[in-house]
Amino acid sequence: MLIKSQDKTEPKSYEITPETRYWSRRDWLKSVGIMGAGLAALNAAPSFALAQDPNWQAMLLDKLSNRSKWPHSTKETPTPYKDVVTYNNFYEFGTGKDDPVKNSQDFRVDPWRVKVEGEVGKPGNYTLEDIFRPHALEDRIYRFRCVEAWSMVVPWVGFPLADLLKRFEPTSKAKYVRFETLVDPDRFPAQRFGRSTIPWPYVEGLRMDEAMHPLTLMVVGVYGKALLPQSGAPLRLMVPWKYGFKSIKSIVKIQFVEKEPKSTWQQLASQEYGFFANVNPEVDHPRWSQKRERRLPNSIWDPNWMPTQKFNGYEEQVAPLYAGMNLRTNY
Ligand SMILES: Nc1nc2c(c(=O)[nH]1)N[C@H]1C(S)=C(S)[C@@H](COP(=O)(O)O)O[C@H]1N2
Ligand SMILES: [Mo]
Repeated sequence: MLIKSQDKTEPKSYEITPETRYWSRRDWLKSVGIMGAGLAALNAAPSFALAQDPNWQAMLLDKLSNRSKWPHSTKETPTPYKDVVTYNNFYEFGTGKDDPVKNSQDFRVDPWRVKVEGEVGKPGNYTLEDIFRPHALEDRIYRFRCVEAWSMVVPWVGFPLADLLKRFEPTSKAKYVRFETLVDPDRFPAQRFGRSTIPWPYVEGLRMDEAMHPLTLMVVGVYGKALLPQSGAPLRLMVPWKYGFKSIKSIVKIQFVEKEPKSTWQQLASQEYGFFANVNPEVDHPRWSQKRERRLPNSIWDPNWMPTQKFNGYEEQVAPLYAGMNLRTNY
């Protein structure tokens, strides 16, 4: 599901600026598939400092060009790329839907490490090359439902989280996996002193069987391209049967723990946001109904409301994880 750049003239600014800061220009152009097009506009751009881990971009590009199609993608029409990368929730860049695209223009991925710790045989401070190396990438088109009642259909690129977690050899005490987003006020403007809105780092967690479920995806791209910063570069989670806030972005820590971790939104408002956060039209949010969703793109004239599906349409695959559980109290 590659989309071509709209025309042969110039890529849109939201497509260019962020990645040109942390990819070599040539690699980035290849990654977005516009080699040879719009080059005149880019020639004026400055050259880039050498990345600290120069090989991860090349490795990711290679994997992106060799990705395969997952056979179970939804047949629903994908939300256009433009909407996927301009309508975002990413509080580290601000609370508005257009803050992430506006405020992520200077975001740099390098340096990036993923710290793995806790109940695990192979803890460490891994580079992106370490993380990516053995994994083949798949295009997976998932429905994506935010707790705020908007939704999209997104062609993510990634690999099963289970395949990554197994490499770290979790011990028998590892009952949950806890994730953290980067804290760096130089890179995330909303983390700067006086501008904070929520506590940092952003934290999320999954029960081990949820983390190991074959639908749970470690995402490195969207629409065949590497993730842009506003989408959670360089790697973010996608748990398609849960509300969007579970799908934590820009991950720097993976912790294997015995006890259920407290997620950011639970810390802020545990009566409204629970640990499980499974999409469920039968359990309303205290302040609004979850029975339906606005499928993007939409407008005030055409809000494009549609019914919300239990487990976001993935009931058959994931309902066994919650057999016997009261989904009303375990929201
Ligand atoms: N670190 C971090 N991860 C985050 C968020 C955030 O604010 N910070 N927002 C969450 C919410 S509420 C949603 S709906 C999705 C949005 O992902 P998208 O912008 O790629 O659509 O990211 C989730 N992951
Ligand atoms: Mo969300």
